[in-house]
Amino acid sequence: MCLPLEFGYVRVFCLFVVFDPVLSLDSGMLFPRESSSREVKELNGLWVFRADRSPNRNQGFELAWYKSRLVETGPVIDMPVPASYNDITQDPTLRNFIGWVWYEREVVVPPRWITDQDTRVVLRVGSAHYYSVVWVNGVKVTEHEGGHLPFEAEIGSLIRKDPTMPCRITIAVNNTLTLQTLPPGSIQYMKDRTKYPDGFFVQSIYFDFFNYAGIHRPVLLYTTPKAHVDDITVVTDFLDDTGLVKYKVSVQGAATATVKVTLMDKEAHCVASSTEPSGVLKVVDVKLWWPYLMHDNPGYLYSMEVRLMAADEESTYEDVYTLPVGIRTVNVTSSQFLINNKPFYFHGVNKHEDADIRGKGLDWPLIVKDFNLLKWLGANSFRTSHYPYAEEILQMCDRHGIVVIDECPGVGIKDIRSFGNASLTHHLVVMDELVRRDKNHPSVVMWSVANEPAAEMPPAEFYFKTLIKHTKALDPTRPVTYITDSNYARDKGAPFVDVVCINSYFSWYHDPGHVEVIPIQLNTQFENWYGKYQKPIIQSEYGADAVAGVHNDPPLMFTEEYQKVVLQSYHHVFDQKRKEYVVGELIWNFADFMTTQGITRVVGNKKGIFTRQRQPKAAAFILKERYWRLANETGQLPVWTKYPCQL
Ligand code: GCB
Repeated sequence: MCLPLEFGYVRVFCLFVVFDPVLSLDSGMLFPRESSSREVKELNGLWVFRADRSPNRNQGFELAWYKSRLVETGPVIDMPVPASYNDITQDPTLRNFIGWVWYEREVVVPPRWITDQDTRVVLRVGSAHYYSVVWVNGVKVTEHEGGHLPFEAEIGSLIRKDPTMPCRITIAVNNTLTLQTLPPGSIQYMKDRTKYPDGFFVQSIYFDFFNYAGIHRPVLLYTTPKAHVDDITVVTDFLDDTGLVKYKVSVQGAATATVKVTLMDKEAHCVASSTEPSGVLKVVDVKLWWPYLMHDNPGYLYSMEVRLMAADEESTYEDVYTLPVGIRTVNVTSSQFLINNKPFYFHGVNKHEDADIRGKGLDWPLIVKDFNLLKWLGANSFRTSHYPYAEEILQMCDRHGIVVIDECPGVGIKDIRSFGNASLTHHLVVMDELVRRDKNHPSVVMWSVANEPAAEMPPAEFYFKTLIKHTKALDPTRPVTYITDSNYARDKGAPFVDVVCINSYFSWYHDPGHVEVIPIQLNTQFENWYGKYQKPIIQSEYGADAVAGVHNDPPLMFTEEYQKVVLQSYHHVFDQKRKEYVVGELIWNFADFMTTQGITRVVGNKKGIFTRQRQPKAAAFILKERYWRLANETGQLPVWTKYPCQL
């Protein structure tokens, strides 16, 4: 397949239904875990790499680079996986490259995987941005659209064809964005030869972060028996002290199978079990899953072991998969966001997957550092602005009790042509994939289907009505929102959301330099929106750029002092409105991040309260003081947090 460059390509919820989320997808996407029946082999590390620099970027397909070793068809370089390729070399043309790049790696597969015909061998890519085609030993095994969600292919029969051959995995990845991709983008060819060299083009994007590309998350092989647990869906509730875990197990590879489900507490004691593929487990003296700083034992997880037994004429099969389960509820009233029936106030951040050198590549030191900073800050939540983050990050959230608003890559929907049928159809599939992947995370409390779309355009009403309805059908247990800007009068999608999430940048993009307008404008914003919709409101973005180390008093834009005073001016209003219907505040942004080059960006967006290298600016201390005060007022602090200075 070849894609030429110019193409591209309730308020109160019905809480206790086990939803069947996978409408358009025919299999589950459980996170690969080792067990007595499953092995995992990570393929991270160095791959060989080549960008297809031919004028139409199509030479790789024309010459079938996937048919032989990449080194045999031209020059290659080392490329780490996972990582964006953009900042790895000194070559500016690779940093800004648009089109197909080719990755390849050979793997030695354990002999048992080959000899045992009843073992499924699955190749899984955590994410690759944006469009991927995958071959094994020259045979195409899958392709996938979308840069932030996993995809996989069963390759067992292929590698068994010639057991003497090493398993050669080739992945071609194309970062071209079109008006129908998510996020959207478009290519402009500059044909005026008095101004631009032959073949000159630029990719325009309508979002404010660098379009990093490549294989961003782990690639791995994992095995399951032929008869296997394909998916598990869990919905939780509680009544007094009894936890209720409604579950459904789907099986593939066997006409009939028996299933044993065992729920264990942290000490590995069985607290409930069943032999049905679906049902309700009752947990006496339940330990609920609580957010960080809301309870002295946040992030409590049970383990649900699913053991499947099946047989056919030739063999018997046993498969074991263990899923972490947090028991909690989420509800929304006209003015509150409730977790376990208690009001929850989001005091958190917006993030990006972004760092020096690796770009958007998954990086454990960075992940752990960020969680330590979140805890230091007293943040209890974040939004995955503006795309789904790695599952590894959500697992950390589950374990640490960090609450997540899970956002799909619907950012930059600004052109009317991005509201058409092709866009909507793809957006629905992305929501299917997102809910399929993240439905069982207790930390995920709300879906966000988009960020700041051009919601004033006539097609927006149908688009968002359909999208939000679809998402609620996928998962009736969580509220759905999209993130809007502060102009309520023209927002056609807002009637359909459960929680109103508003971004505003008073004294920055409007009335620059005038922090004195913030109280009145913010107050007006809240009153307008609440007056119109009577739904709880989250201030989903606010902030100001500050170049670390640049100071001025009185405060001037881009100084650390200005960022501080903007934040403080917002906080005064939040403190009034959170007594009424404001249920959260998320700073833009946790850390400075890379953007495309432009006259308003100084080597990236500087609205971070931490630098890109995760050092605090003055604003971080303001926020830390505030978040710990909020936590003290609204939550129940764990014993160790009495000494937060030791964090
Ligand atoms: C926004 C966008 C975010 C930008 C931010 C800014 O409204 O949602 O992606 O980075 O403003 O700094 O301009």
